[in-house]
Amino acid sequence: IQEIVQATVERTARMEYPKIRTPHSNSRTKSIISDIRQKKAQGRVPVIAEVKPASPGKKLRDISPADASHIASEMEKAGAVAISVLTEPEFFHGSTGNLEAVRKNVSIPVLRKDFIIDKIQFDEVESDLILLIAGILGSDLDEMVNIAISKGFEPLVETHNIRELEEALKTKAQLIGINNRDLNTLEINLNTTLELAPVVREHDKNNGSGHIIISESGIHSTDDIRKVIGAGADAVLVGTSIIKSDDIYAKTKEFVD
Ligand code: IGP
Repeated sequence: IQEIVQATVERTARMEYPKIRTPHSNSRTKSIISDIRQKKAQGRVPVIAEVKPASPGKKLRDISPADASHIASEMEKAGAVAISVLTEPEFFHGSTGNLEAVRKNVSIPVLRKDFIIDKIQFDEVESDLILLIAGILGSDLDEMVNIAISKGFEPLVETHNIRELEEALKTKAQLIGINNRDLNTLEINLNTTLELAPVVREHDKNNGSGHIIISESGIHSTDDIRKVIGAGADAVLVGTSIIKSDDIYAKTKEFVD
């Protein structure tokens, strides 16, 4: 993770202002929360399907912008509630071009998956949602959430332990990600969601708030989905198992239905 953050520091240092106008026009952002609630009410699983070319040290599939938009429309047809697109170029082989192509081609919300450490990155490319990783941002988290909101993004704050979760709950973010993968060791443990989701529910009960919990990473079967939803997650974020499948549509649909 240190290596990825360092590469991102170097890349953002080379960026120049201004790239796009802000705040950006964004009519779809606000619907993700109601979309998730609606899917749940239908007895279906809100799945955020991820366009993911690689994870560090492991190539999954080559994805050009044309491939990305094709893959994303299969995911949308299968009932995905949103599409996540990796834009980190060096370790995940993502691109902002993939994100632009996907966003043009689907009508569901699109999440930008990257390592956002500098506010200049908000102006690189438009998206409906944007990932902010609590473990990377530390004491900058609250400010970055506020900037994201002011620029028209719906922030998804990713957490992996109780300390990060407590920081996330202090911000204005309504979407809380629980990453089952430890970004330092890359180890997966679905029990992360089982431990942390009840903490969010308890917080909401005491504060009259209503966060949306998204269980991220390491989900490979409907059993896995049952496990994290049973623990209190509202939605799941799935990359690898969908991307590696020969039939993106069928695999996404299997998880949604
Ligand atoms: C997807 P998986 O195990 O289904 O491929 O995981 C997603 O959760 C993962 O790509 C991810 C990620 C991240 C990637 C979670 N948090 C932060 C980059 C940056």
